[in-house]
Amino acid sequence: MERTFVMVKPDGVQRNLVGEVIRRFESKGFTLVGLKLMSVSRELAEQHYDVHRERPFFAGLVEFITSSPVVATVWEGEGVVASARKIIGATNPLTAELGTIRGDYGVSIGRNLIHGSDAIETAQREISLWFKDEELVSWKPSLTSWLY
Ligand code: 3AN
Repeated sequence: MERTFVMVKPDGVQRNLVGEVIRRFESKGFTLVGLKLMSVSRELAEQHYDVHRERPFFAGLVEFITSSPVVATVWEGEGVVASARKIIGATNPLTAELGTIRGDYGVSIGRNLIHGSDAIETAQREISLWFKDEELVSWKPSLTSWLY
């Protein structure tokens, strides 16, 4: 079954949106298989945002993500990678559709509340970067037969 990595960034945690984020993914029908509140090391932040290393906002992004705790999660379900991106909304919260997390709660591209993997391969890379195998729990919620 497909999995994706979703992180509530420092601004989302500080604004008490952790429950709202988890609620939206649970309500959609995805299964939570990994969850932890953590401080992010500079090394992990730089690895996570490695593709943006040459971008002008890279240093500020690493500074931001290491400044305060984040909530790292892994979600499982059919098509979860693409669906999570829809639930999260466009990168810039001002242009993100209402009804998405960023569209409903954000006003700034540098404070866009949440991260979600952008492709299946990226999700695999990010999940193994943020979680040890033993931190992920495979389980079948009993409502699965009502979803699929
Ligand atoms: P997304 O998170 O929607 O996949 P990316 O991968 O283009 O967006 O950018 C990664 C992160 O970099 C964004 N979530 C945002 O926090 C930050 N970012 C992107 N563009 C900018 C920008 N122009 N100024 C500040 N931060 C940015």
